[in-house]
Amino acid sequence: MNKTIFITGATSGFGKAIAEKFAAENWNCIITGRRKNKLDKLATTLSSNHNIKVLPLVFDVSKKDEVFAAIDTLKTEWRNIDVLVNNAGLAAGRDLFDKAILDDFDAMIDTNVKGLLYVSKAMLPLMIEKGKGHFINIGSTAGKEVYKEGNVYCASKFAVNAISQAQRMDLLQHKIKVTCINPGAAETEFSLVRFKGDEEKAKAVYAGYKPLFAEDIANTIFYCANLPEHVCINDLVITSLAQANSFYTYKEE
Ligand code: NDP
Ligand code: 8X3
Repeated sequence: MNKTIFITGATSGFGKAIAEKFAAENWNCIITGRRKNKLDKLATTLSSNHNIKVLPLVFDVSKKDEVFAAIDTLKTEWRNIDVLVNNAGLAAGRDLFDKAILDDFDAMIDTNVKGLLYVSKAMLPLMIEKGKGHFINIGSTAGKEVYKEGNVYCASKFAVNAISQAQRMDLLQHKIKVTCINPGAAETEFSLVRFKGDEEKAKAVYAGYKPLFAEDIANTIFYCANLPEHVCINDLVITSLAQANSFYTYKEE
């Protein structure tokens, strides 16, 4: 029987690449995000290219009611979920703390922290009933070292790391694995969102070196999700060759 993965934030970047990778490996996919047109397009592509089932679900992870409504009302055939990838997230702005905007703080905390908590809590009864499961949470190198002007984005990813450690301990009894994947800079829509559509600023983030690509993260997650039942990767930091950590990236002039 095909396994099933539930991915938040599958309309672009990591989430889309994760859906493409798992679909190609015959996993059924529940793909979620706010942009319905992109989700529907991906669902059509995946189900026509692979012999799998795809369920697109449109909801905002930061809206508690939407999250629980979407997951609580899943039909029986979609309730047997093997892996949840808590991927939906964003950075909003990159500013000194005194210049940064409160609305940006709210967006990051509401999406990256509260959204992850809501989706995890909504998913838990399904995995507890099944007697096993796997949460894969997307942290960041920003959750390992705070960098200048990263303030609340970094804080939100430190929270993802802390929540992942807590979930790992507290869910041991339910045989639910918890893995926190912490990528360094990867070229997706991330910087375009962070710089609010400023393409030049977004492009500059990846100039002078080869960053990670979404497929690198998808392949890593596929590896983590397919280990023997008794093996769990708890925490993983992954960067491009050019990047050592949050601070040090070797860029060619
Ligand atoms: P993208 O901007 O390409 O993708 C972000 C995804 O999250 C989109 O599918 C978006 O969908 C979804 N999303 C954002 N806000 C919400 C929301 N409120 N509700 C539901 N879905 C939402 O960025 P990445 O793929 O790069 O980012 C994915 C994750 O990886 C994020 O958590 C990010 O912090 C993390 N990360 C990224 C790194 C990078 O350098 N790219 C490095 C380390 C971590 P939609 O807009 O349709 O809702
Ligand atoms: C995204 C990577 O370096 O912008 O989490 O924080 S970085």
